[in-house]
Amino acid sequence: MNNQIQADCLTYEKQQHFSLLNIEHALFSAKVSEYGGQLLSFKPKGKRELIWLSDSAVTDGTKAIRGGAPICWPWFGAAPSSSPEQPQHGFARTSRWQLVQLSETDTEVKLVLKSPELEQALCEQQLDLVLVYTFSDQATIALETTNRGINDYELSLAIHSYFDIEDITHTQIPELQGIEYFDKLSQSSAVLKQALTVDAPVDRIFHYEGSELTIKTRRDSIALAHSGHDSVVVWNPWQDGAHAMTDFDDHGYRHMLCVEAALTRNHILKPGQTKSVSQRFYLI
Ligand code: TA6
Repeated sequence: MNNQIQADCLTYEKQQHFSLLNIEHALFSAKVSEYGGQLLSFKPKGKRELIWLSDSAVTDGTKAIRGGAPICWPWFGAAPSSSPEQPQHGFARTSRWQLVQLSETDTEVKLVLKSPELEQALCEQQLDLVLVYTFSDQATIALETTNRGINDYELSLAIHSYFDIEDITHTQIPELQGIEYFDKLSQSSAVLKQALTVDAPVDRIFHYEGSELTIKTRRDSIALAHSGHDSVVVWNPWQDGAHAMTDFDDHGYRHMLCVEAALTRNHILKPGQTKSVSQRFYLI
């Protein structure tokens, strides 16, 4: 029995309980995990890897994969106060996903993933999520959330991408200068006075609704284009934080920066509505 989608560009790399979807195309190679439905690797042809994945990430389906681009949904951060026992960042990143559609042309590959397991877990709320990946020499991750229930739902989410940045001490995001943020570490708000740089733990929610961002590294830049978001989250646990996590290699914090397209500001999804949030990125 095999009802898996087949395509020239696609191979299934079998793990114990799920597969990794490997996509090879003239313009890029990419890897998406059925567990979490998350991107683990994206490499435009002839260029470098853009995505950071922890060397000690757990990839056997027993916990969220550390690195790649986990999907935090249908809440970002701590669970809602009505169900505090639920996991941080929701269930999407620990659910099993299925590839339900793939289209391939000379210029791009599009994947659509759904998760019956996730829909089942959220049957009371009647919320559903479709994940759409579009790859060319750029990668786009799009989340489409629909409220199929009869009640409003307060949605929060994040495309929690871990970018490979070579050296955190030579990394900047100029567009965040002048933007107000909430600092989760000090539990206070402030306005960033200069381009964002990182030389200590950072965990900030920027109230940035602009589309464009640039992660400037020592050797190149990663351009980001967000849509549908109301915030940008920037996270790096730094040395002690990384050390405290068993699935975060000790020196990994030097080579990654999470820059996330997020909804964090009480977004109400009304019955029948669909909300799309996306993050596109490419090397310049
Ligand atoms: O997006 C930043 C954040 O919410 C941080 O507060 C931080 O702890 C991180 O995500 C990682 O969360 P996780 O549940 O994957 O350990």
